[in-house]
Amino acid sequence: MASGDAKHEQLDGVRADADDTELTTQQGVRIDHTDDSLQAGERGPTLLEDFHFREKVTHFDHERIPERVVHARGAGAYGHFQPYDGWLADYTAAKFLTDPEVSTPLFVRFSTVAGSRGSADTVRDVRGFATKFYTEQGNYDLVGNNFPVFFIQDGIKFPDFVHAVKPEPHNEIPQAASAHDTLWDFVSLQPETLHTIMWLMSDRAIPRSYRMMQGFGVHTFRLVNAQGKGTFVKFHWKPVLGSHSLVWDECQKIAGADADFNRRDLWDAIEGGRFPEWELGVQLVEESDEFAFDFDLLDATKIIPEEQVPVRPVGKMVLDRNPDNFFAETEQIAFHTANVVPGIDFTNDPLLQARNFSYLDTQLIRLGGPNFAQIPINRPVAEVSTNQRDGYGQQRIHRGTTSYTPNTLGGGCPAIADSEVFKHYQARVDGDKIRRRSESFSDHFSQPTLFWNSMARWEKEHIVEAFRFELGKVGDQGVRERVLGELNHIDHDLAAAVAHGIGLEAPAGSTENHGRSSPALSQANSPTESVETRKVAVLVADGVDAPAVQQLRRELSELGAVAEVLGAGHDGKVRSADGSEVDVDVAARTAMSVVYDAVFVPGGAESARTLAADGHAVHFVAEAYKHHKTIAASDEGVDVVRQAGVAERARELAERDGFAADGGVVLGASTGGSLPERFVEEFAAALGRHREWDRDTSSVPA
Ligand code: HDE
Repeated sequence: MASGDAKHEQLDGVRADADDTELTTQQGVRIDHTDDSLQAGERGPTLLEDFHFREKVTHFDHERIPERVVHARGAGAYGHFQPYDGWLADYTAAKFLTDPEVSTPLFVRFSTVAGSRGSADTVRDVRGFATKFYTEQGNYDLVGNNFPVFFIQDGIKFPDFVHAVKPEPHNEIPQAASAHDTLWDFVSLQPETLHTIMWLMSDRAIPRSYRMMQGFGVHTFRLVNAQGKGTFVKFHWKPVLGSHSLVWDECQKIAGADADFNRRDLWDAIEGGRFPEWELGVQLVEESDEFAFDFDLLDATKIIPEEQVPVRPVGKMVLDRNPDNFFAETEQIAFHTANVVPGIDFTNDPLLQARNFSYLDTQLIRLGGPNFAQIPINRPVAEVSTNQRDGYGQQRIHRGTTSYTPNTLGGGCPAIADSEVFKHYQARVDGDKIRRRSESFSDHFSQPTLFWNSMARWEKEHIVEAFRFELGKVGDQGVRERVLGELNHIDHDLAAAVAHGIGLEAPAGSTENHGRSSPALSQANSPTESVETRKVAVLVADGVDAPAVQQLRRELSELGAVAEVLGAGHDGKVRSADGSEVDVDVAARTAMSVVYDAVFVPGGAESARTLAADGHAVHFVAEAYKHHKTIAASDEGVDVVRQAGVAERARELAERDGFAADGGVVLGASTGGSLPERFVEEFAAALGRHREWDRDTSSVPA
């Protein structure tokens, strides 16, 4: 039985530590001097015989490999998956999905799509969500995204789409951004992109955290049970912390303040022992119901609404270990949609069929040859025995004289397996050789409309703003107009609102909105009360009310949130009102509100005076408010909120009643040297709601 540690036991054999070692060459020759090359005389030329210099520099020259052509920017972690029970065994022979005793080791890589390896995390983009399960029956890769749909229906369009969205070829601008002419030119001419474009313009494209986003297998796959019966399946990952997003203004600022925002968040959560978790769920469709929908199950631009086919829980994934070496693990991991195990099979989705070609092909150039499956991160924990030989980077010493089937000289080995083998699902295929899109793929508007109709008011506003931003960066008027024409087929109000923002007339006429919605599509319906791992900034200066800081910090940390003390003026320590010292975690000037979920300004007359006179601190509060975050202040700390010119109603209420918890703003006075119980309660409740979306922040100048 594979244990959750089977992969790590395997990797321990190649993990290398420099502790207690001495410098050598690659050949193991010990070296006592690596600062000067071997020269002919003190000022003379370097000698060819300096093998240490040549080896060192040659290796350096070859350190880089091609970045992924898409999804170049990513971050990964190890974990494991365990099914809750065995109900799925009726549908699949895949043991890792059906045996609750089996914990399967895995590695997940999250990514953005369009940007280069060094691009910022918080760009507007799809996020990759690729999982390699090291199962007892071989590696299974679920190479999904955080959207349930894709931009194109047939893989032959993938190079066109990617060329359109990537930086433009003449000047390689813009980096990691879809807001440019070529992408929108393509979109305006290719209506099949529209459903995924709606997702891209929505908050789903700017997740707060990899730990707070859903994952989807996208395609309809096929489960096959022990009797060979097939069932269509869509895979879903649901984050235990709920699905939450940033706001666009914040994203752009974070790209400068902390380009590694999502990567760091994942790393820190795992280092801090707050392991991210997702539930794996499936939507199942009997083969007899293949044509029961008003779209084609093979069309990857369509979802099956969850209200129509519920997502049934299968098991849980926990990520609990960071990689030791980014390159060796996160960069060299090689996913492939065709890495399947018995019990999971493909459908004729033309996008999936193309991927089954592309992923193997791309690893050959990226990882330099056909032996990439032997790279430690890619090695299965299942036994491997093939007749494939040689090639660049061969790691194995295959013994014996035979590497062919059949043979007698090698005792007939590797023998043909006779149990738990992968058998391709048997299906009759019959047809003319044609190059034509199926008629059943031709409805490009109903589901974008479904998505639009399902959004909360604020989600719709964000979508309109996103379209205005993106099209506002498009120089070509024809492209802008054509996109508006397409939006008009989705919803006239949407098209008109976008048109208004980019100075164009609303397109005339429109397709009638069908009025249907799917509540599961809205993030407003994915709340969690949890404050786990939320980051709270506590703004302090000399003279701060130390007990308030300690209390909030302690009580939040008991709930799993992380409070960081930001010192105005300096870091190190600040002197508190009672003469004690408060440790500062971060100098306020090195931090921006955008990397926190909430802000607390404690009292202490001197501290509050300093903060209210400090433009950075005042802006910090105003900006957090603008981004709909939880704001709290106690005693004189309220003066800083007043100085920021925000939360007027809460301030009035606090003045009248001595306490206010209004629209994500908590204000109050300490009593008997501590914050009242409800202060922290209300603070945590607001933080757990993620953002106060109903707050109108349009006039806040931050
Ligand atoms: Fe990919 N995709 N893709 N893709 N994709 C790659 O493989 C490709 C598609 C996805 O973290 C590449 O190893 C084609 C859909 C993820 O390493 C490449 C088509 C979905 C990752 C490739 C698609 C994805 C990739 C680039 C259209 C969501 C990152 C480097 C037919 C279901 C995996 C590599 C990682 C990576 C090709 C469409 C997800 C070139 C041809 C749909 C998460 O093989």
